[in-house]
Amino acid sequence: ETALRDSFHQDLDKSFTVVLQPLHDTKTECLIGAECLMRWTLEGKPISPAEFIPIVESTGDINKLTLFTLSQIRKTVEHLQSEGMDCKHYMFAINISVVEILDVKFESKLLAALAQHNIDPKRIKLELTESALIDNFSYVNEVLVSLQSKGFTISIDDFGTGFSSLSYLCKLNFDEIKIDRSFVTNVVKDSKLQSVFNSIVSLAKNLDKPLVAEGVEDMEQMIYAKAKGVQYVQGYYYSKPLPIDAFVEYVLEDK
Ligand code: G
Ligand code: G
Ligand code: NA
Repeated sequence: ETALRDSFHQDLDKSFTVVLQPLHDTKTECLIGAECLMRWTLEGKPISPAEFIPIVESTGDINKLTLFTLSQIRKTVEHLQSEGMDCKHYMFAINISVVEILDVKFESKLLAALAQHNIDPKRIKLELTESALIDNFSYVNEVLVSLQSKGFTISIDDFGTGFSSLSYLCKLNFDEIKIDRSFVTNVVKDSKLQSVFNSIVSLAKNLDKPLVAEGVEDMEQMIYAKAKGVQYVQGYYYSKPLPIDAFVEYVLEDK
């Protein structure tokens, strides 16, 4: 872990990359954007986010990855535009750690980076994991309200895995629920998964929030999600997360 920590500081620009996983609308099947995921290769070996994100959080450097991700969104948009693609309506989802939100300068840093890269906050979804939202609830919620007022979409990630009380959902300011892939992959063949999936669907409907399903691996799962009224999907059925150039190719083919 210490070795990883030391390498992180030498490495940020050189060996971190952002990959983009396409997000599709279930009604039209059109591409609507992508989730941005960080990748780190150290001495030729990939290190999983599950391993490095906690380390980067603990060193106080997680915001650097977020700002780096925004620079890569700009790069993607410029690349798409240079290919003549109109991508003004695309949404880019980025993963935010609650550790970052607790920094009082979080919002101003985020807005400054977006201005620098000429990105409208209306095109950014901020994904926050459910479990992490419970601690520091009042403060985090205040920040979320402010971010929403600037145009950001707030998405609750890994929904259903946090064992959290449902009462916080009534108080939390968010825009969208992202159902965890553990309830999505295999849903078609497993009646227990269907029960959980359907409960989340009706919860989202009653709260009047759109749903995103991740981990959609085949057409049956996509059709299931669509039939249940899930608005957006991502997963291997459409594409794995792609490096920027490959994502641009994907967009060109999707057109
Ligand atoms: O690709 P997968 O293993 O790529 O990613 C697993 C998880 O790692 C994501 O769902 C997300 O929670 C986390 N993750 C990936 N990239 C980032 C990032 O840039 N910032 C934060 N905070 N988390 C990330
Ligand atoms: O934390 P989050 O759930 O956002 O991270 C997404 C993770 O899930 C990434 O590691 C990504 O590579 C992986 N992933 C994306 N699509 C699929 C899929 O269809 N099936 C499975 N098993 N994993 C996926
Ligand atoms: Na995510």
